[in-house]
Parts: sequence; C-alpha cells; structure tokens
Amino acid sequence: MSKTVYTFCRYCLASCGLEVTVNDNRVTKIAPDKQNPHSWQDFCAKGRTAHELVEHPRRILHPMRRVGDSYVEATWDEAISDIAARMNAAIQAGGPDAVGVYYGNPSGFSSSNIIFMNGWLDAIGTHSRYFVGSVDQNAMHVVAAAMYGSILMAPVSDIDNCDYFLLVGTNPAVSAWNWLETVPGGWRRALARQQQGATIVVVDPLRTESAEKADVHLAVRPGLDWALLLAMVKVILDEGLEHRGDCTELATGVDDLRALVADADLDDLAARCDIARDRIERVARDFAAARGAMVVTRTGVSLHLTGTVAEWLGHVLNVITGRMDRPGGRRYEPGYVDAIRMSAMVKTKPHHSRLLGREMVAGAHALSELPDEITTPGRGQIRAMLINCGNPVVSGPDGAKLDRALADLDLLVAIDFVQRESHRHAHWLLPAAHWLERSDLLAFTSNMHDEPYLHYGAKAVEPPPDVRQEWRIFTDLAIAMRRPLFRARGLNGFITATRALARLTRKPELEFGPHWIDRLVVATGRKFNGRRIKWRDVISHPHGWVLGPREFGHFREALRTDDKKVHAAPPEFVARARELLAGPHPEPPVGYPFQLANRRHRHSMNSWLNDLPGLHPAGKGNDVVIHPKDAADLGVTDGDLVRIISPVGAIELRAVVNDRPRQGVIIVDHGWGSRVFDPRGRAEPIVYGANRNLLIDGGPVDPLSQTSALSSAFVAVERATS
Ligand SMILES: Nc1nc2c(c(=O)[nH]1)N[C@H]1C(S)=C(S)[C@@H](COP(=O)(O)OP(=O)(O)OC[C@H]3O[C@@H](n4cnc5c(=O)[nH]c(N)nc54)[C@H](O)[C@@H]3O)O[C@H]1N2
Ligand SMILES: Nc1nc2c(c(=O)[nH]1)N[C@H]1C(S)=C(S)[C@@H](COP(=O)(O)OP(=O)(O)OC[C@H]3O[C@@H](n4cnc5c(=O)[nH]c(N)nc54)[C@H](O)[C@@H]3O)O[C@H]1N2
Ligand code: SF4
Ligand SMILES: [Mo]
Repeated sequence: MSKTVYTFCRYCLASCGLEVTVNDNRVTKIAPDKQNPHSWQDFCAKGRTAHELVEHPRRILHPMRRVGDSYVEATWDEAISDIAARMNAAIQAGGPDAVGVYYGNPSGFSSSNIIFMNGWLDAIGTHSRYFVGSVDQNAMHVVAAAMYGSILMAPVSDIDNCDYFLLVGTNPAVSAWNWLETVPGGWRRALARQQQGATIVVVDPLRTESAEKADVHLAVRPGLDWALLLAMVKVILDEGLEHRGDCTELATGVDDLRALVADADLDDLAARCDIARDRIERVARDFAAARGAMVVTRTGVSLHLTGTVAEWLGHVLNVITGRMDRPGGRRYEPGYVDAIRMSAMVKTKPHHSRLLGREMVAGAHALSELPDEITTPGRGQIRAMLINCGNPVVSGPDGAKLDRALADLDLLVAIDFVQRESHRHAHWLLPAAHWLERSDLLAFTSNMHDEPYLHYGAKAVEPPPDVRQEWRIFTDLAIAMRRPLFRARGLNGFITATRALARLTRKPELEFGPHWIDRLVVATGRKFNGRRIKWRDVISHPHGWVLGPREFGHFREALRTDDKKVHAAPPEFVARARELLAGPHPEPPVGYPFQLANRRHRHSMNSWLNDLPGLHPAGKGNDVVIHPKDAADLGVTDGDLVRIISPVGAIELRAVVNDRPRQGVIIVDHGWGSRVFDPRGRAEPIVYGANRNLLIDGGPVDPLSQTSALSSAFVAVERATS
C-alpha cells in the first residue's frame, strides 16, 4: 500500500518541507513539498536520502549490551534496570554529579528529547551536563544574554528588504541560512536582492562558494574578526555615521563603545586582521549608509578563542546603525510560542565546574572540560555517562583525550542509530528513532523562523518494534531509578497509572508523553487573528502553516534586560576587547606555521551522514587544501600524502593544491574519520577520511563562551614518505 506523508526534514534548521512516499512502511521517495508555504527551498541531497539512514545496514535495532569485546542483544527491561542500578550505584558512591550527559546537535531537533532529558537530569540533580553549544553556538548565547537579556534572543534576518549584507564567518551557499534562525532559501533570496542592486560582503579566510558570489570578499586572518569589526565600529562612531535615535533611545553603553574605540588605532587593527585600512573604511561607511543592512555572524566567528568579542561586535554594528527591528535588518519574530519567556520561567542556580570553576553557559558545561572531569578522582567525578545524539570525539577538541576518558568510565550509554566513534567504549547501545519515525511539533524554534510559522511534522513510517524515542527512555530511567521526573513528586506514579490506563483502554494517547505538552503549548500560544490556535487547526495544515505576515515592532517589548534596553557594551566584553587590544599581534608558534581552517560540504552533516551510499558519489573522505605558494615551499604537489601535526596529534591526508585558502591557512573539512562499527554483524568498522579535530588542543578556550579554537589552531605540514 502506497501513501504520501507531508512532513519536514530535521537534519538542519532549514526544516525543509518534505513529500515522502511510503510503500508498506518503507520510504521509497523523498521530494521537496512544494505545497509547503514556508520552508522547502533549501531542500538538498541530505533530505532526499534520509531513508538511507533509517535502513542503515549497521543500524542498532535492539538494546545491545557489551560483553567483553562484542555486543549481545537484550530486552529494554534488562537495559533500563541494569543502567538504572549502575547509575544509582554511581550516585551512591559519588553524589549526583557522578552521572553525566553529553547532548549533541540533533537533540535540538526534538523538543521531546530535550524536555524529557532535562526532566531526567533534574530528577538526578546532576550538574554534569555537557552540550554541543560549547563547540558551536555558545558565543551567540553569551552575547544574547548580555545584550538582550536572554540566551535565546536570536534576531532573524529580513533578507528581502536588505541592501547590504555583511556576512562574517558563514558560508550560506553550503550550510543554508540557518543557525539559531530559519530563513528558507536565504542564500538564494540574498542573491536575488543582489540582482536588484544589493551588495554582498563576505568575510572569510577562504574563497568559499559564497565568497565567489560576493561583491566584496575580505579574506580575514582566522580568529581576527574582532579586530576587523572593532575597526568598523570605530569608523562609524568616529565619523558620526551611527543611528542617533537608536544609540540613545534603544541602547545603553554607546559611550563606553566610544571610549573603547578611542583607545584603538585603525592601522593597528587593520594590520592584525590583515585587511587594508581603506577597504575596512569603505565597507563600514557603505554599511552605515545603506537603507537596509545586516551583519550576520556564524560559526566562522565563534569557533575561536576570540569568538565572543567578535560575535558581540557584529551585534554592535547592527545596533548602532539602526538595523534592529527595521526593514532589511534583524527582526524579532514573536512566533506563536514565546520560548524566550518560557525559558525565563525555568530558574536554574548557577553552577561552577568542579575542576576549573567555570560557570555553565546555556545550562551546560564545556565539552573541553569533560575528559578531566571523568578521570580526576574526588567527589563529583563522573563515573557514568550517557551520550544523547552526539559524536564528541569527532566534533569536539582533542578527540583522543576524550576517547581515553570515555574508556575509563564504569558505565557508558549511547542513544543513537549506529555505533560511531564516540560510542566505541559503550557498555550499552540504545536504539533511537529517526525523525522519519517520529512526529515533532515545531514549537520552541518559533522565534527563529523568519515569519510566523507552525508545522507538525508527522512521522512517515513506524519505527522497528524495539526502537524507542529518547523521551521514553528518559522517563523509564527516572522511574527505574526511583527519582521523580522533572523533580515533580508523584509524577512517576501518575505516569505509570496513565500507562496502565492506556493499555487497558487500548488508547495509547492516554499515556503521559510529549503529545500532552504539544497540545498545551499550542493551547497557550499567541493568538492569531484574534483567536487561539486549536490542535485540529494544526493537524489540518500538513504542509505547514504561515500564521500571518512578518511584523516589526515586537523587539523592544521582547527584550529581557531589566531596563528594556539593548546593552551595547557589557563590561565583560569591553574588558576582553581591551585585553586583546593590549595583546601582541598574532604570531604562529615556533614549529607550527599554518592555521587550520574548516569547511562544510553541502552533502555532509557534521560527522554523521558521510557514510551513506547516496551522498558524496564522487568519493568519500576529506583532504587538505594548500595554497600553491605554500605547497611550493613545502615541496608538495596535488595528490601527495601530507602529514599535519599539532602539539596534540597528527593526521595524514592527500593534498589538493589551490588558492581557496589565504596563504598560511590550510583547509581540512571536519566530520570525517568517524568509524561506524557493526555491533550486530561484527564486520570491520567503516571509516572515511581523517578526524581533523584530533589536532585541536582542548585546553585553551574563549574565556567568555568556553569554546575551543576549532577553526584557528596552529599546525605544521610536511610531506609524508609513503
Ligand atoms: N573543526 C570543527 N569542528 C566542528 C565544527 C566545525 O565547523 N569545525 N562544527 C561544529 C558544529 S556547528 C556542531 S553542531 C558540532 C556537532 O557535534 P555533535 O552534535 O556532537 O556531533 P554530530 O556529528 O552532529 O553527531 C550527531 C550524532 O547524533 C546521532 N543522531 C542523529 N539524529 C539522532 C536522533 O534523533 N536521536 C539520537 N539519539 N541520535 C541521533 C547521529 O547518528 C550522530 O552520531 O560539531 C562541531 N565541530
Ligand atoms: N551542508 C551542511 N549544512 C549545515 C551543516 C552541515 O554540517 N552541513 N551544519 C549545520 C550547523 S550544525 C551549523 S551550526 C550551521 C553553521 O553554518 P555556517 O556557520 O555558515 O557554517 P560554515 O559553512 O562552516 O561556514 C563557516 C565559514 O566560516 C569561515 N571561517 C572560519 N574561520 C573564520 C574566521 O576566523 N573568520 C571568518 N570571518 N570566517 C571564518 C569558514 O571558512 C567557513 O566558510 O550550518 C548548518 N548547516
Ligand atoms: S538537510 Fe537539506 S533538506 Fe534537510 S533541512 Fe537541511 S537543507 Fe533542508
Ligand atoms: Mo552547529
């Protein structure tokens, strides 16, 4: 029997609408849903091949328990009771912090996963929470909290009215216009504006696909965006090009910015970022003069030791030139669920890490701290760990050190589809449901879409019988550990009662679960056209639902700062900027003359889709791109095997010689070199390419965001002999 299911892709925030053809519970085709009014325009091969992961020949289909060096299938009851007993024993011996969790990027695409995981972590009372944000978006959270009063206050781009795009550290031609915002077809819409006369400036050490289309490409020195952006702020303030009204009415702290730039020298800043002063001045003046303009900053800005200051200065440029909440700038989208207000209701006490004393960012500690927290004895030492949607050995810094620490645990549990690099020491592998097997309501990203949008993504197929969604696993663990989910006394008993009732009445919807929360969220959401949305309205819009036009004028009321103003110069950012200004110009350390840059590929998703048969048909793996002049100095030619060495690791890859990187910068794509194991069939692991994050020292971090220098590490390059 064939049917068509309309849903959306949950690989990246573009959230493309999909038309999925299903035959006998098997997906036979995935196409863009062109009836989706909002989000199908970024549709790509990753969405088109999504069912290949569902049918992965190495997929984990039952809970699997480690026995010696191999795995055996077990029942869920065995898995949950063993894990619960071992976690309780760890807590008994070392306190609640002895149980830790790492949650990766895909967890953000399932609100039920995040909500119930936190409910379980609260039940335990552990602070040992590690989040992928510390390898990508913490800088944004830190800046949003300090300037706008909420870690979630991420303004969205008003592309169709923009005349001047200043894109810093982003390659939307490949990664789509998404990162705490969903702007469907954003890059194509920006190019359409360019056709109508808009200017696109791309700031990137690499000549990327986006840079190639730009009117201006500023090939900044990696990690030096702060100097470039500070120079632009200086030009604007010194020359009186700022938006007077917003600098006094909307924002506080502009005088502190004036004082900061008064102490900075344009030639010094230009020399630091290695962009000619006159080019900086021209871009700053044109940006300030444009009718509609925006700065967009992304991972290229944040994955450095100076990431937060650069992220902040990007926001500062928008604020002081009057781009907030104005056409062509960055808007606040109220959406139908006010996630910002909801998150403000969750009061959490600040927590400092045991060993380094660093405070949590966005509710979690930094991944770089995890290995020592596992291996260093003392009360609170992590002895049991759960990895939820993550591959931190490949995605985070110093994978080898983390791998050694994970091997040292008393208990490691991974919830995933297949066993990847980070799960190789797991004592338990728990099979997760893919989003094609799961219904999700787009709710908590409601403020991140570039128009008010609601979509209930129905599941396309039933999961294999022994595969479970994360929320169910966390609920079962809380019950088995006898710790009340969400710390709500009596809730576990209530859940058990609803389960019994659901069984008795054969009405599964009576069992307490995320569908209760979805309905509550919709019922209490914002009114549109004077009335609240009903659940049946949600269901009757299978292609997604644009709830109304884009509106301006909600930004001010949404600010969560005490004085309802934008804080343009948070003292900790100013202090860090002064520290950087007082510091020396960057010099490569002796013996490590190159900087290691990173790229994404349209057909890769961080570390986890690369092994699928339908992606990368031209050949799987990564290589090292070297500038022709550097290659000549090294005696390297195209195709040579090259060794890349850092103080913490070494990898070997084939060289590709071209002038995409600046001289002195080499490119190695991240996400490769992750083994995929075969716990069922026991065949050899599959692996393509090398893990370039083995070269990244996890020690140094941006003091404000705690993010590692994933995109500006210094390395040495030499020809390998074989
Ligand atoms: N050098 C360098 N490093 C980087 C980056 C970079 O630009 N340069 N980018 C960084 C960025 S932006 C990010 S977001 C991180 C990503 O870092 P992580 O989130 O730690 O890693 P991923 O590679 O996304 O791996 C996700 C894992 O989740 C599994 N998974 C997918 N969907 C589900 C699901 O629904 N349920 C469960 N249980 N599991 C699921 C996948 O199979 C995979 O094993 O990497 C970062 N690392
Ligand atoms: N196809 C695909 N799409 C994705 C993803 C994916 O893995 N594959 N991942 C998704 C995720 S999790 C995220 S967070 C977003 C990320 O979205 P983006 O941040 O747009 O990611 P990238 O495409 O890696 O672009 C970052 C750019 O920053 C540049 N860069 C590196 N260092 C510097 C620097 O010091 N200064 C400046 N100015 N630029 C620098 C890099 O060369 C690169 O071109 O993409 C999402 N979309
Ligand atoms: S992975 Fe591709 S299809 Fe899926 S949401 Fe992102 S851009 Fe769209
Ligand atoms: Mo990310």
